Amino acid sequence: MSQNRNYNVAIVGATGAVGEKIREILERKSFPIGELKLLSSKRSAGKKIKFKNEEITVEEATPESFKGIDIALFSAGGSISKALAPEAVKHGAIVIDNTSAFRMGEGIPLVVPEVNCDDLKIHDGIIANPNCSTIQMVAALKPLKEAFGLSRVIVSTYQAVSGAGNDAVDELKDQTQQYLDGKELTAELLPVSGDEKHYPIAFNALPQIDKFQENGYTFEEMKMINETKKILHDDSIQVAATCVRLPFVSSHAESVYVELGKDGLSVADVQNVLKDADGVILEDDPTTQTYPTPLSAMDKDEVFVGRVRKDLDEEKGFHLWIVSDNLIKGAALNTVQIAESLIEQNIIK
Ligand code: L14
Repeated sequence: MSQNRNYNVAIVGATGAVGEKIREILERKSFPIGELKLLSSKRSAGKKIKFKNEEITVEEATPESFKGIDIALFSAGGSISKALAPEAVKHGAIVIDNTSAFRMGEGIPLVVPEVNCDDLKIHDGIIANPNCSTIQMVAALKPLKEAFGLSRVIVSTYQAVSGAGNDAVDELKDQTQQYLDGKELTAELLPVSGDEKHYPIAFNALPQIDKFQENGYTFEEMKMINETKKILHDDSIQVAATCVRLPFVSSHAESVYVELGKDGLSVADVQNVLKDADGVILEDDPTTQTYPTPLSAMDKDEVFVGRVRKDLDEEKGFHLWIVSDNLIKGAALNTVQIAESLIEQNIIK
C-alpha cells in the first residue's frame, strides 16, 4: 500500500460471522489501523474483544459512532446499512458495505479488486462488496472473458450454511444431533429467517437462498445474475442461476457452465488462463483425483477451480467447479482488499 499513514476503522456487525473474519484479516494483514471501533446492535454491545494486544469494548452503532472514522466496514444486514451507511458518509468516512442494500445502485461501485478495481475511482462514499457466490464466480470468469470472450453462464450453487450467519450454523448443528438421536428436526430459521415456512437443513438440500422474487427466482439467484453483469461491465452476457443450500458450515461450491467467445479451445487453454489468474488456484487433475471441495477451501484466501471439461456438444461450452470460503474471499477478505485498493489508488482522503 502506497500511503504512509494509519486509518481509523469501524466495523459494523463486529460480532457477527463476517465481522469476526474481518477482525482476523485486518490483524493478519497488519492493516494500517489508527483506532478500531467495534460496533454492533444493542444486544452485543458491552462485549470485550481482543484485537492485537488491545481489548476493545463493543459499542452500539449509532449515527454518532462514525465521528473521526476514515473507513467503515458494514456487515450487519441490509436495514442497518441503509440506516447508518449514509450517516457514516456524512461524517466523512468511506463505507464498504457487505449487504445487498446498495449493490445495484447507480453510481455505486461493486468491486472484486482482481476484477474491476478501477471502478473504485468514482464513488459517492459507499462501495459495495458483492454477494459471496458472485465474487468467487467472477474471479474465475473475468480472466476467461478477457482471454476468449464470454457469452453465457449457467450456474448451480452448493452453498454453506454460514452465509446465513452464526445462528444458522447452530441450527445445522442442533438438527444434526437431533437426527443422530432419532428425534424430529426443529427448523426455525432456514431457508430464510423472515419467511413463513422453515425446512430442516441437516441431511437435506434446500433450493432456496434468500426470498423469492416475482419472477420465480430467489433473490440470491437474481443477485448472481445482476451483479455478474455489473462487475463484468457487460449486460449482454446471458446468466442463469440456481442457488442451493447444503448442510456444511463453510465454503460455497459452484458448478458453472460457460460459453466462451472462441471455437477450437481445449481444456488446457482454459486451464492455462486460470493457472495465471490473480487470486485463483487451479486444482484440477482427474488422474490423481485432484479437485477442490468446501472442506479443502475452508479458511483459505483464494478461489479454487477444478473439473475443467469441454462440453461434448457445444463447441464453445466448458464446465467448471469453483470453490471458495464464503466468509473469506466471499465476504471479509474481499472487503479488506477493497480497503487496501482504495489506499493504494489514493482514493481515501
Ligand atoms: O447477499 O443466506 O450478501 O447465505 C450472502 C449470504 C445474503 C444471504 C448477501 C445467505 C448474502 C446469504
